[in-house]
Amino acid sequence: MTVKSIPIGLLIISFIISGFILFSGCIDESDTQQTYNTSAEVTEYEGRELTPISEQRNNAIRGTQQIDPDTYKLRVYGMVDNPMNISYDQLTAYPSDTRFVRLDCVEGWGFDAIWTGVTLNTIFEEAQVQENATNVIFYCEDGYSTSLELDYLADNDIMLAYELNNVTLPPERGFPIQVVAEDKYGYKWAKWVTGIEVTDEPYEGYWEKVGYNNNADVGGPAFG
Ligand SMILES: Nc1nc2c(c(=O)[nH]1)N[C@H]1C(S)=C(S)[C@@H](COP(=O)(O)O)O[C@H]1N2
Ligand SMILES: [Mo]
Repeated sequence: MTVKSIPIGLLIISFIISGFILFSGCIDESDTQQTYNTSAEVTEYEGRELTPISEQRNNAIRGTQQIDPDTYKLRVYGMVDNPMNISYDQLTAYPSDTRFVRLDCVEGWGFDAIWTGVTLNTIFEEAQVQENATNVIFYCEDGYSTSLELDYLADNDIMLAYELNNVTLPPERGFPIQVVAEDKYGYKWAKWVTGIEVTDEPYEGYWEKVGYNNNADVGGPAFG
């Protein structure tokens, strides 16, 4: 190796390593186990075809998290006047909404599904979000985190889903809840959410910290 070729070699190696780091957690880990009631699954909604759960991809930084609904608590805290600890039964007792929403992973794959859950507006009304709050951070059982702007969540009436294609969210898909971040790349769709922090500062989550775009608008830039 000549002296001149060393920096080029290092550059190539660092590109390969950074590419590996950036994409490793977004790689498909197909899951063939059946952990949901397939007979209850719907395949069509308001004339639109849905992707069967068995054909939807599933990926996560640390694999499936097992959460017990009997002991589960969703903690809502930070810039709220009324911090909450919501049980699974309480979550599913709120007025529910069902919507057709497509998930697009930044890698290029996606799927169409219907999602049923409670809107964050419903929860934030009860938690009494403070006026100067701007951002919301979602913390997950597997150590994953991501954030979304409060205006985006409020204006789009974004929901926390506990059902997918009419079946209870399977464990590998985020039971008990997944954020249905409409028009945002998949890395904003936090699964196994245990904590919701309301803040007045932007926050970079697991993938955002390594370079993924913090707006994550579908069709917009993936990085930077
Ligand atoms: N807790 C947690 N949530 C997560 C992830 C993760 O690794 N951990 N991966 C994200 C990414 S990159 C994508 S594309 C979607 C995939 O969601 P799905 O299982 O509904 O397909 O989950 C997102 N939410
Ligand atoms: Mo993703």
